[in-house]
Amino acid sequence: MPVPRKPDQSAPKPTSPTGVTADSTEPISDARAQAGEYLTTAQGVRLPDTDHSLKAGSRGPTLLEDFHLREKITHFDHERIPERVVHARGAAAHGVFESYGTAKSVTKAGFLAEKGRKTPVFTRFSTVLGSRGSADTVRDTRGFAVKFYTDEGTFDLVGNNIPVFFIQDGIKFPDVIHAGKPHPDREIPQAQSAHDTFWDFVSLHTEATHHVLWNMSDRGIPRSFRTMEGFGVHTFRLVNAAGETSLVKFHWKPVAGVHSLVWEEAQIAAGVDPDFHRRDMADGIEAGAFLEYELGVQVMADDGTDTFEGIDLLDPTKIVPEELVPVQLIGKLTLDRNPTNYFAETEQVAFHTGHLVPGIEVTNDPLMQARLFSYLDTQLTRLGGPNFSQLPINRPHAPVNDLLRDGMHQTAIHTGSAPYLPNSIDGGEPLVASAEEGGYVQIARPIEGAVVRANPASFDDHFSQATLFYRSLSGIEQVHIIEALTFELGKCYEQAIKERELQVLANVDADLCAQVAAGLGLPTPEGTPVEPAQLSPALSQVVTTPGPIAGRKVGVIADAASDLAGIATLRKSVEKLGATLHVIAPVGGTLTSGSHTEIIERTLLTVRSIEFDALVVADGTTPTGDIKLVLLLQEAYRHCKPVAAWGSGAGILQSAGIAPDGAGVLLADSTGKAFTDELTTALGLHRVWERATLVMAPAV
Ligand code: HDE
Repeated sequence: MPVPRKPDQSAPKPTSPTGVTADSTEPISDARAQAGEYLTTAQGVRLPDTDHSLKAGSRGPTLLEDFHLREKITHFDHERIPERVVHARGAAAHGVFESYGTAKSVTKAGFLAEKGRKTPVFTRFSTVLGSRGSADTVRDTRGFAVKFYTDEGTFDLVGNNIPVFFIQDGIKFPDVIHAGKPHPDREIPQAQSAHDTFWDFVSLHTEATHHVLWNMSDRGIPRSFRTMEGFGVHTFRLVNAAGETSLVKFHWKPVAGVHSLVWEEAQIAAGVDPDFHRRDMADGIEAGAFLEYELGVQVMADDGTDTFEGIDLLDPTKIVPEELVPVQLIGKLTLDRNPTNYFAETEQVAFHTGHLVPGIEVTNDPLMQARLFSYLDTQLTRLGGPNFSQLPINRPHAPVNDLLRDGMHQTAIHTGSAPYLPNSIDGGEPLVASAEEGGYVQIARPIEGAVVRANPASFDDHFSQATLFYRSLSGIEQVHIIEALTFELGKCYEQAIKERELQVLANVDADLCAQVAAGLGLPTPEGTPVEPAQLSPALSQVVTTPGPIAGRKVGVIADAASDLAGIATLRKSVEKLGATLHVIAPVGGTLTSGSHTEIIERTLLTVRSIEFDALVVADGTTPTGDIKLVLLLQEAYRHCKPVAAWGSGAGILQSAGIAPDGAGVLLADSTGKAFTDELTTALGLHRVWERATLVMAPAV
């Protein structure tokens, strides 16, 4: 008979008759998933054949006793998990965040406060409305969610590329999402806001107006993840080592600048390359052109009013203009490693606004408060139970010693007999930590007031910042908004919805409203827009000085007769700056001349202009009447991209109808320094907007 054990005594490790001690409580490594050189079942039984099911005779029937067939098919049947109800379409990368130490005065969070501290991160970008298989370049808000695996626990900054939100109170989230998702009867349209239910809702729910204007602007169709800003949206409360608090808004500033697609390009890309953004990120990282962003904060006094110069900081439909409170840079994020397995990492990652570390706290923003509930709750369905933090991508890098036990998919093998506190059996452990010992002790913030279902009166202003946004943009950006609104409302069937949205626009800007009304063929209603006291030029993304070109793509049109030495020189110049060069020729294979060889990456059949930020025609290239080449060049020209040629390549541009003296048409005799400098400058300016009025839209 075994001797009874006291509850705090661990069981002795059993010893086999051969004297080998069992080691079954050793941590289990993930390597077990792919160990050994033989194919096995999930139980580790080696398999002789995975191509034929077990049959009674070679012509069947198939036998139920084939455990390999049943395991293989059953597992396959359950390979999919529910996609995210929003932000289903996403792509992610690993990286590192390095603190500048400049946030020390406002937060005690070590990963922000300590200069030079490096923290591993995982960042997932996403669209909101589309299903997991939808296109990347649709008009939508983009998610920008960053998981910081800090020494003090995991902090998630679950933000967007737009600084405001459609709703002020989280209770409206199901409404706005139901309105934006495909119609419930036919499940169309996919990943679009250009339909009746979306415009029905936002025209009635006018607090959405500011966010709608951002979505209709170029921000709704980013060029790439590397050229998007990110925003925490809500106001957060930071606490420093002395216990002093401040209110802050988080900003991600892309080192590559803020740039967008043009709408026609986005639509073509959705068909030609639905993976446009995820491909761009993965290719860029592989080529060493890492994605870089600086983290910044706008710091406002926590004086008990939760407002700044009349702006309600708890209202997530409002920004604090950077001209009023500058963004102070506090660290840098570099995304430098692609995930190894999409499902294990990008799909299974679980972000949560309640993943906070000491020094970062929430505010009473009613949208933020609802999110604190939602993100934990949604993982229970999506990841099948409460143990999702044990999945490799979600495991904190700080030591974990919780008293959470059991549940679906429990993979930890907990020891000890006292998963409760207080206990004496496990020596009173684990210990609870005071603030000095790194415990998350919320700052005591006063809360008062009657229990009501109501918004403060300061939430009633739905239009003034939409006007501020619109008026602060450049002419071409305003044209893009007019076109986007005319397009989206033009796709609605209900006349009353269009008319109601025009009334909303009348309260934003009279000219904007008039132009959209004209495009729809409807009368222009009167409104009462509020004149902004001061514009915010920081809201415009048009640049006048060239920015970095890392990650940009240059297409060179060539064939066997082209100047390959010239291509090699051009390649060297753009690669030095982190951009890449890709050869396009009439047919596939390689081009060789003397010591130069070029691999043809695209043919006229497989290429489309949207893949490139600039097109160049090589000297010596044989003129062809191929309509696909004409389309390629004209499309790039229409999308206001630099188009260039050296030597006889100029003739090919001209025969495609591109005038040699047009803006952003770069011609030279060779790919010497002058030419490559001109080309990289044009790339750094992103688009040749001077051309826009000619090729895209009427001037405002
Ligand atoms: Fe989310 N949101 N959200 N959201 N959100 C989700 O969580 C939700 C909101 C954002 O890459 C879901 O794990 C509610 C604002 C991003 O995995 C879900 C409300 C902002 C991501 C959810 C909001 C966001 C999500 C779906 C109103 C910008 C993708 C799957 C109270 C600041 C994270 C999941 C990723 C994902 C709920 C509002 C950004 C259902 C209820 C505001 C970037 O929990």
